[in-house]
Amino acid sequence: MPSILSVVVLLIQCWSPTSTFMMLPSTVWIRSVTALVCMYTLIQEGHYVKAGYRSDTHECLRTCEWPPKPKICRYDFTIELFHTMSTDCMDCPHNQTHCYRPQCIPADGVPRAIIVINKLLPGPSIQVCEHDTIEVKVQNNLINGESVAIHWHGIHQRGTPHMDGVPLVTQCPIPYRSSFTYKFKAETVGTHFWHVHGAQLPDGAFGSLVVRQAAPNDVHSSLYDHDLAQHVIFVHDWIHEIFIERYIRFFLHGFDDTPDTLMFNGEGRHAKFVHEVSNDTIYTPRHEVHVERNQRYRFRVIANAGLECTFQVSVDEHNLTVIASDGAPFQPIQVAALGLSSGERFDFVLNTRQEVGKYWMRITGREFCAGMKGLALLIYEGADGLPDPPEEETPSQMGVLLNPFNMKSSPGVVTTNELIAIGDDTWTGEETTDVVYYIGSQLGLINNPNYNHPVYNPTFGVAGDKSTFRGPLSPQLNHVTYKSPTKPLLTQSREVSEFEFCSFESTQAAQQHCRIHHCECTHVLEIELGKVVELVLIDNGLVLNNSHPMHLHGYRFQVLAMDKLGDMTSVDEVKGLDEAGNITRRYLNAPLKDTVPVPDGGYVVVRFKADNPGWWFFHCHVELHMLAGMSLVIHVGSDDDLPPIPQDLPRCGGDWYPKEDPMTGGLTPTAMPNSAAIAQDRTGIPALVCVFASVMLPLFSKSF
Ligand SMILES: *[C@@H]1O[C@H](CO)[C@@H](O)[C@H](O)[C@H]1NC(C)=O
Ligand SMILES: *[C@@H]1O[C@H](CO)[C@@H](O)[C@H](O)[C@H]1NC(C)=O
Ligand SMILES: *[C@@H]1O[C@H](CO)[C@@H](O)[C@H](O)[C@H]1NC(C)=O
Ligand SMILES: *[C@@H]1O[C@H](CO)[C@@H](O)[C@H](O)[C@H]1NC(C)=O
Ligand SMILES: *[C@@H]1O[C@H](CO)[C@@H](O)[C@H](O)[C@H]1NC(C)=O
Ligand SMILES: [Cu+2]
Repeated sequence: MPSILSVVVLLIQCWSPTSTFMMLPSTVWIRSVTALVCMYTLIQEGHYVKAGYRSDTHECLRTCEWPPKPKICRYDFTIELFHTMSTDCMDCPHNQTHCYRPQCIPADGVPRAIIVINKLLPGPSIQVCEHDTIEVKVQNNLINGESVAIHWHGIHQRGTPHMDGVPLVTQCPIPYRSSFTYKFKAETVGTHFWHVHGAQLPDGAFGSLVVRQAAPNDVHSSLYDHDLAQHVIFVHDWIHEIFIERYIRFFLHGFDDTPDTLMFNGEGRHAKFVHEVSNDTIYTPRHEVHVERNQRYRFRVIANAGLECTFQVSVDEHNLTVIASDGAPFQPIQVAALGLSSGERFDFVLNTRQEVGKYWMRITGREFCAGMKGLALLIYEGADGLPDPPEEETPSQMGVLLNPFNMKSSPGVVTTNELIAIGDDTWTGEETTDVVYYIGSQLGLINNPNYNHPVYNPTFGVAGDKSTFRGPLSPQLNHVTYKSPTKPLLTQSREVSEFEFCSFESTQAAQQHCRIHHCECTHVLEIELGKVVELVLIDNGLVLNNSHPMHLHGYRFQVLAMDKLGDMTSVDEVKGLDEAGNITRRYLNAPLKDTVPVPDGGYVVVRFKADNPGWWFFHCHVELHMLAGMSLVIHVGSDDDLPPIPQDLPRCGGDWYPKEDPMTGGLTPTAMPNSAAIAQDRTGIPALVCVFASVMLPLFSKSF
């Protein structure tokens, strides 16, 4: 709702002679009425100044009670183009207070265009209690005309699969100047986040989403004294250009995959400024975290990466007691450092029992970010005046590392499958698995014709001579590039040509072909409602040392087994191991996750009960890989199994073709462009189409 201040601002705006409403009328009473109409219109469109830029003041951020007193929590999100170090920043960083001015986003000090929500980086934080209803009106004001959809990462959307926010899977993306209001129950407890599902995510269109529980329901409530809004922390990578520019350059102008800065909650240091008086080098502000001595704080850390970056988080001279991941609690484990891949969340308790002082919170870059670091300051109350500690890491920081990057488990290294789940959602291990699928992820040495023309720009040399490799790879699942359908699957799947789809079975059959030729289709894995499904995820690690954090929408899965086998492996090798009984699954109290990094040259076995009907995206959470096609859709149940979906959801897409010639009034030739032929030609996989047809057509003939 608009505040009094914003009403005044609107009044001034609407009364002003420059307002389009004021161009015509002249008498005072007409002007008054027009001003009211103008204000009403602007309020309806969400143009008012939002009350409280930081969401820490939202009425839904409260101590959660038992029995619950659910609220409807409303948020207005406006997505738009903006800029770091804009004129709003005035004299930042020379006058540090200016860096905190409203709408000033210093980021790492380097000016760049960004795409943000409500002119905040990260965007507004949604922090609610279990059983609340979240209602977010998303207004798309992206002047460049891009469409968007927002995904609520970690929220299972049981009963509301149309609120999952995946463009052309669960909804039509929101066009420029339109809005879409997401509304769903906050039933998935824990640390989550929201983000645009698409290329605008790494440009700043993300924020945290925390669903807290009443203390009696939280198995870990006795372990901490505080669970504060300001201790929800994003760790993320940052580049100095709009992400899509880097993306397309990656494919067409060589391999440029290192971010510029690692940041805590949108704050980092990169650009150097010289102080006019002291001549010192100065920077934009670091992220600061305030605590009191001898208290136990629950921190909630969320990781996101646009590029192939993994993070290790630690706090100097403090151990972390890690208690939950992706919203699911496990037996507390004390560690010195914690690994996070894009899309993963971990909660830990920090016991502030050191001397009053300042300590570094560190992000240590791994994988393609090796050698990079990001720092935030942990400041004990009473330490404000103290100098910053030296930035070099003290060698004493030894201890356990949880969730390592591409490593086997060992005495100092605990992999996530070794965690012991506790809490209500923990499986007792009694249910048997109904079906197992092997899914290999690879950065295939395959020329993607969408970017590199096979003749004009044969990235891999003519005649497939891989030795001339000089460019990018094709991120794929089971040798197939995911291609977005033309219409959203959840609501309009019957209108999508069957030639666009390929089934999991057909891609298996076409594997030999697809290892050599680029295969691309809307890859759908069909699963019957209620089946217990195991996915054996393999990262063959053929080319680069690059783990893939695989994220499943709509579910949390058990992590049953995980190992790194070597520098590389293959689906066949892992299948062989499995058939020989050499993959040991731990079913009892297996940890629950919704995002898991698959070690490079290794595997992860996950399991879930397919009891949430819908079309659920399953993909690598490295933005670069997802956009390029390292994804598929897991379709659970049939249309009949779906919960009621509003009939008036926006419809979109397809290939429109004029049936009548407006010039002559006559009919144009009846033959439409043969989309099947095009699909076949583009993908170059007749085999795939044929196999697919035999598998999928019977299925579709039922529905047509
Ligand atoms: C910084 O800006 C604030 C607000 O504009 C002003 O009050 C203050 O004097 C400035 N500080 C310096 C050192 O210029
Ligand atoms: C500041 O640094 C510049 C270049 O390093 C030097 O020329 C100048 O004299 C310095 N000014 C002061 C006040 O130290
Ligand atoms: C952290 O834990 C390790 C091993 O459990 C222990 O040796 C170390 O002293 C602890 N460090 C702190 C600062 O508590
Ligand atoms: C991958 O890591 C292994 C060590 O685990 C190393 O020997 C190999 O050179 C690395 N490969 C690449 C492409 O970086
Ligand atoms: C499975 O493990 C056994 C015992 O360690 C070993 O002899 C066998 O070669 C393994 N099989 C495969 C396929 O790796
Ligand atoms: Cu990936």
